[in-house]
Amino acid sequence: MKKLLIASILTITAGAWAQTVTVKVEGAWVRGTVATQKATGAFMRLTPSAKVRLVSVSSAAAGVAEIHEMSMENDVMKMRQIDGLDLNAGKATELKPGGFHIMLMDLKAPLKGGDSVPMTLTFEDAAKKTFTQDLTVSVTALGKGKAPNAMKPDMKSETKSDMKSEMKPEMEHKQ
Ligand SMILES: [Cu+2]
Repeated sequence: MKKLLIASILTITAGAWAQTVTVKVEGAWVRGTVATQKATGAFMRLTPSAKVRLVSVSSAAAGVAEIHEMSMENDVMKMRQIDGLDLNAGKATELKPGGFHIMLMDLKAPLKGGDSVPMTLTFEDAAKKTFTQDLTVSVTALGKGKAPNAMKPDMKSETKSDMKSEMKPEMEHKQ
């Protein structure tokens, strides 16, 4: 009986330890917008110390923030909202133009180069416990995407096509 009790205390302690997960955020940037633009993308590299899932994002600069995936479907770039993004322990997951990204919609004001955007990322650990991480992400002026992967040969008119595709989901989401 006593042995059992000790065992369960040990289990609880181990569980508490396992929840101390940190997520390293590197190279975060938000694409700047023009006056009439109501949506843009946020990009970064996330490396968690243990397996976690990015489950939601919020930002005071945007009415709505979603986790999106962009992919080619029948030669057409499409993006869609996903309900979460699994991140593996010690492995960097890139959120970048043309791939996974954070979509900021219903922007409160245009975002100029040099501005900074507050953002809160919510993660869920292996025990389904959520924790948040606050970020301040700087805005990169429109057309100056600094992520090396942004310059794919098929994305020469990057700014234009991105703007178009990023405006589209906004309309789709507001039904
Ligand atoms: Cu998007």
